[in-house]
Amino acid sequence: MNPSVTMQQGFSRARRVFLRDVIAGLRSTPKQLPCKYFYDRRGSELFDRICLLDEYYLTRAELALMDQFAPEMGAQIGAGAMLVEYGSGSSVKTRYLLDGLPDPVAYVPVDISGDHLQQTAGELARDYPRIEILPVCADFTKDFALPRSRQPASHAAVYFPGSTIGNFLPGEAVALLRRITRMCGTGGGLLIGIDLKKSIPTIEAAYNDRLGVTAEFNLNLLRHINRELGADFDLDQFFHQARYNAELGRVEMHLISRRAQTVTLGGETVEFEPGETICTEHSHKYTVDEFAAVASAAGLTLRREWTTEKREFAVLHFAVLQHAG
Ligand code: AVI
Repeated sequence: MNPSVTMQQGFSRARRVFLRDVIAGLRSTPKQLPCKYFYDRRGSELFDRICLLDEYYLTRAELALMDQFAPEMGAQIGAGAMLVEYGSGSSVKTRYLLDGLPDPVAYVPVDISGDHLQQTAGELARDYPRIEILPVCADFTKDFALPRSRQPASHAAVYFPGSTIGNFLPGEAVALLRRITRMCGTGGGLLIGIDLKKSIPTIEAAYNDRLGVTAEFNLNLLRHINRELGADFDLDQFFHQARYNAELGRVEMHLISRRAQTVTLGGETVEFEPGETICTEHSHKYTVDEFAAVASAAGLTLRREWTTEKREFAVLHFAVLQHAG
């Protein structure tokens, strides 16, 4: 019997999709893997460590903006909102916003990781008894329905921190922002964190830290594939590389094969040449004007911006002006 058939029969639907995505990525030229698969348990822990690194300025800069300007951001979003957070994780930045929002009706954390979501939702319900907490376990890149709150909301506002939008290609970013526009409707809004263009050494250092945590995070993707899909990547035979592509305004993260090698997964074999790369992530950097143009293509109008003094990072508020339906 074909071993890939036996293997796939024993797989859950999520694993079959994972296997299909990995095989398609490794069959394409150049080879690539979707960055959403970084986040198994270890990958999420490594990402939390990245956020604390000296070189990774993004998290510190965004937290400083939230700490200083959350009341202004809250006033800009307006009273009576249903706040919907995309990729909520531990909702650390959200607490600043919930403290600054005038009379929010409900908070809807949206995350693909159900366990994490329930735990965070429980903690928030305890700490914010006056706000209805309505967790939604979903992939925010696909359509999902907003829950109904006990008290009707005057409008919906999406909070999308972390510069995660930078991990989408510009066309994908427009598509995702269009979903947000459609979901919020006229009168709705978006508060989003954006990593700004800056000196190349500063950007490259953030993705090539001295302690090697980002390298470990990148290589852990292969470990995740080995464990979940029964692949046989030899982690010692690949190394991490992150470079800024100035033309496309993005960091490109790669895993590079140290030698000619063959990897097996799902009953298929994939050949690597010495020095051949797998692109594992794009992290786009924008100017405020560039991002405003991307958002405008999705029906969003820039209303306010908050930027760190050194112009490292921005939090932007957009309004859905007129949504055609
Ligand atoms: C989640 N995302 C915004 C991070 C970034 O900076 O693009 C992921 C990351 N990759 C390497 N370091 C951090």
